[in-house]
Amino acid sequence: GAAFNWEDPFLLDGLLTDDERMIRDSARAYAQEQLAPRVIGAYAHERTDREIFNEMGALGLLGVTLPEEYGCAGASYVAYGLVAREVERIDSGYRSMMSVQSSLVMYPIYAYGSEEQRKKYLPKLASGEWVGCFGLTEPDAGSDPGGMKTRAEKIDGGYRLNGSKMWISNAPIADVFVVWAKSAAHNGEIRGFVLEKGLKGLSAPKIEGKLSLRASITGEVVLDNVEVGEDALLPNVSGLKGPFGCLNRARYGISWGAMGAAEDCWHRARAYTLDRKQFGRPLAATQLVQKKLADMQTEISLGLLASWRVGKLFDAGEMAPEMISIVKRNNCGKALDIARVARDMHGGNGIHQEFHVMRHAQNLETVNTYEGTHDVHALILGRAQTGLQAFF
Ligand code: TGC
Ligand code: FAD
Repeated sequence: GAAFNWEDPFLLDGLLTDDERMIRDSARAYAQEQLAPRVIGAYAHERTDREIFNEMGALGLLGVTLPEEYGCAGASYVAYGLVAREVERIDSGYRSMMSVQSSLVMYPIYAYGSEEQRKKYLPKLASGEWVGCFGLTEPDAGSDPGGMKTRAEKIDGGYRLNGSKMWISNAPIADVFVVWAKSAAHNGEIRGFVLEKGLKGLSAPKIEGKLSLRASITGEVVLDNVEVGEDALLPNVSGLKGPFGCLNRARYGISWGAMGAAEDCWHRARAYTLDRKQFGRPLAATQLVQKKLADMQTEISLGLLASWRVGKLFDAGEMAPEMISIVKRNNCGKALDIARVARDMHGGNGIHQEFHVMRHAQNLETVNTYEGTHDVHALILGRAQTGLQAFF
């Protein structure tokens, strides 16, 4: 038999292709060398380092699954998940910056955009020269995005948009805004629009006072009679399946990312309890601590394998959105539990920034909520197995 590898119990590493390992290693080196040293300060001072987009772009980590002709890496969905895991090992906010750009901005322009829109936006988003944001949620429409109030009306040569979006990652520093609105000219259907910074009536004030995800800037998006040309419309999708097609990809990436944050908490809890002595022996020599470490190892290794499997099905074109609800919901919920337990295992030190676990726990509160809350994914899965709608 083979030797047991406590860090990789089911030998996930052996399931990856050479390309996937290479991308994973380059994301890991970047995250450990460039992101880890600045995360404590960024979080404490609620500072979003704009140049992170350029750095990730230079390494090919933005829009990693999209084709090379648009300046992207043309890599697999497994590779995308591995990048999310390495970046979120440092901080969920950094992964958020990456996943919004990749899955929520670049993907819809690629999948629903015209060739002109692809050529205009994708290379600059891939390099990090431009930052993008995705506006679906509104003050009165979160879990129920179909209840949005934002409207597009037809004007000569284009559209006029009115409404407001809430909780939009990257918005205050965004150059490109993918915004979803109900369009009167399309029977009131939800349509996507690509807006650019500087348009008259478009503003993106920062949301102050977040106690979670502080290294990633969040804003509102206010649309006050914003007029755009016909070329701002994403021509190739209509209805909620437009934004959901993007969310499928982001949620899948988050399922890997949350496991990265959980692994960091697990490894830190293990190292800390091996080192810390009370009652004359290491805390790791106690049964209660070993049980907690075994639970962390089990949930993380199962969660990663499930995400890997969904990634393979994604790559094969056989993904069903309910699969993503299972891994998004379970991995985020489990990661949050693990971070809270790791915080506890660090005792008083656990509340200090130098030990990182409390920051992960605070971040994972957001990760468990955005992209479909833990309970909303339960309702999606309940509906899929009973045929009964329980949202209302
Ligand atoms: P429902 O009737 O279920 O569906 C309406 C239409 O959409 C289609 N559809 C999907 N298509 C592709 N993929 C999916 N996952 C899809 N889910 C639904 C569906 O087939 C239907 O199409 P059609 O052609 O028949 O019209 O819609 P509903 O209104 O009942 O939806 C309910 C619910 C709860 C499933 C849904 O609204 C939901 O998932 N709510 C959660 C909202 C959410 O996730 N918001 C995320 C905002 S973005 C964000 O948080 C970014 S944070 C990122 C970061 O910083 O990292
Ligand atoms: P609500 O929908 O009001 O939910 C409140 C509670 O009610 C939750 O516990 C929920 O599970 C529960 N609930 C809701 N409906 C039901 C039901 N039918 N049955 C039982 N329980 C229910 N959005 C974007 O569009 N773009 C972004 O870039 C983005 N970034 C974000 C960044 C951050 C930091 C945060 C916090 C949020 C972000 N969001 C973004 C918004 C996010 O997707 C929403 O917060 C999320 O979808 C939940 O919506 P809500 O906050 O309106 O909560």
